[in-house]
Amino acid sequence: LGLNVAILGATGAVGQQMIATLEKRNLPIKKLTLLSSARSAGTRVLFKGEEIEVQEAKPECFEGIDIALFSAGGSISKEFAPEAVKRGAIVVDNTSAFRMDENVPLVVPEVNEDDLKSHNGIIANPNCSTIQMVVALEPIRKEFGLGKVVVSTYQAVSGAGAAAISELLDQSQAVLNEEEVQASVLPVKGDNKHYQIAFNVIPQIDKFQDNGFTFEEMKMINETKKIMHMPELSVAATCVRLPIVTGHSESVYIEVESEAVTAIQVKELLKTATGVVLQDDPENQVYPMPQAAVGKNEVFVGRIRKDLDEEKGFHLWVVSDNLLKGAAWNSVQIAESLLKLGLVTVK
Ligand code: 11C
Repeated sequence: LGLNVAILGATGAVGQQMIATLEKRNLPIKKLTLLSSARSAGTRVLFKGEEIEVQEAKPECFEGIDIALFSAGGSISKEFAPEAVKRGAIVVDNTSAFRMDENVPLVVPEVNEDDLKSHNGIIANPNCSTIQMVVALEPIRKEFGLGKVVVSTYQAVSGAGAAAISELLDQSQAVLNEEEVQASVLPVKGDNKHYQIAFNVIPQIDKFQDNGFTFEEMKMINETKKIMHMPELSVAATCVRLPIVTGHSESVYIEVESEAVTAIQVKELLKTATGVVLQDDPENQVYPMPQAAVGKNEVFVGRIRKDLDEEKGFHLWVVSDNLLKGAAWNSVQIAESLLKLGLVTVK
């Protein structure tokens, strides 16, 4: 008895974390099917003591699959998601392909789990930097309302995939060896120019849009409004890449709607919020850092302060493992929610 689960993009940075997360959790799995491009097919992966060979993705591979976790890029999702749904699978898609489609729920279980009930076969997993922010903001929104969000991110290179991790490590070694530095991946593989990320900071994640914001910034803006069901919410984002491997950090400024809210009240709220760990003790220099968040499923929040000029303004520092809560864990969590809500049945 169990579910037939497939992972498309099984050999990628997120795919590997999906396998590791399924191994740790108790989702009842009858069979795990691992799929990839032809290039990575044939790789053997150990899952719960059993060796599984990664197969080249073909539409027929989704025959009999209950839940398919996709993380192989937007164009692959657009090609294979309809094929998987046609064959009865529910697709949890970790790309931007369907996120803003009004027939596709965009879900972070701590915030809008009930939106899963309206799915039509495809469920979108939000962008990593959006997920960790909304997990921290939802308890505040529920209690005190939310009128404005201004976020600046400090994002790890693993968000741009395995090639970006190699680029950071190779460049760091080259700098230390006083050799020439090569850049061909960051800030964006498909853009015209590439810059060194080692010992540097790049204020560009994904391509620039006509309005001057990057696509990553627009994802944070549009996805936050959709997940929180607040189309009128004022959101602005500046997304920046840092030379660290894993763990995104965010400086978030918010304005609440209620009067006379204190920082202590916000801290008390986040202390017991689902999926949040409060690390906020300035006297003892306790605050979240990406290095400590790696390998953890939670969103870590600290540095909570009331703004000195704006009565309803607060500042927060939000950190999470971008490959786990930002991607693999949120996708597996959606699968667990589908089971909990009776939207998928174990046969
Ligand atoms: C990054 N946030 O850190 C991106 C990666 O839309 O799922 C996630 C891209 C996405 O580069």
